[in-house]
Amino acid sequence: MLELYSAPESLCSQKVKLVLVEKNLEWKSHLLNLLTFENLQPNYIQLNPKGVVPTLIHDSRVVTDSAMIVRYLDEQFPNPKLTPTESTLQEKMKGWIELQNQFPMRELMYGNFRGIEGIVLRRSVQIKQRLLPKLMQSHPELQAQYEAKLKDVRQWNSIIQDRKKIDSINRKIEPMLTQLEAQLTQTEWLCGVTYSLADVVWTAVLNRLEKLKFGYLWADNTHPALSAYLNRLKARPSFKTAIQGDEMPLPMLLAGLRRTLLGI
Ligand SMILES: N[C@@H](CCC(=O)N[C@@H](CS)C(=O)NCC(=O)O)C(=O)O
Repeated sequence: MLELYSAPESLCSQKVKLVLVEKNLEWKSHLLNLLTFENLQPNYIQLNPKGVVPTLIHDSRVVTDSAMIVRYLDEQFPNPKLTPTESTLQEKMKGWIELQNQFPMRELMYGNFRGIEGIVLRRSVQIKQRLLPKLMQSHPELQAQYEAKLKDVRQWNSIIQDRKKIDSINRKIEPMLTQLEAQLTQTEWLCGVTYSLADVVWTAVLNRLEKLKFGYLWADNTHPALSAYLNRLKARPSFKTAIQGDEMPLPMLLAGLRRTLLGI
């Protein structure tokens, strides 16, 4: 009934998986390897014209974009409901999700990962830039989609190669955390007394920021409410299933390394 196209360790996929687990739903998983560019293959572009994960299929309805998917799941499967009933809180939830969506997480991740992981990720974007014109040529019926993707990838590539731009993105993290801290000194969850989709989204993001070594921004009691909140998020069973268990399977990783580092 539910099928999810996702990628291991993908932030946007993790948001959707968190919701599926919170709601105790089962789904059929289709794992795509972003490092071998399975997301750019014609059959996937036909499903998701932007060539990104995640994509949800529910009874032959295709839903794309993680923010749309989590909302869709909450409407279709309201038990437990992850949207507050009060309209002011619903607006608040929207605001927290938008704040996160407007933040360039993709550039932040690809620009900040260090070591081999960073090299592989940044190379993968360069390879995409070379691959897309070829795909466009061999699949003229998907020209518009590939052209839009190429434009996006060029911009993405130019940002992650530019240290000044990445530093400027990095400086925007702290003010965002300060907003969260102000809220979390007042309420247990971002929208009051119950866990909501806003908390889902920020679970994935805060965890990723920590992985990128930005955890120092809330360590040492600098943002104590936020730090305690992250511990509460991590204590939920959904965190363990959707995020901790989300490592890239070894054969996929090896295929990705071969493709990005050796070009085969
Ligand atoms: N706004 C989209 C963004 C999706 C997105 O950027 N997904 C990333 C993984 S987290 C992806 O597929 N990247 C591969 C690519 O863009 O080629 C969403 O929230 O679903």
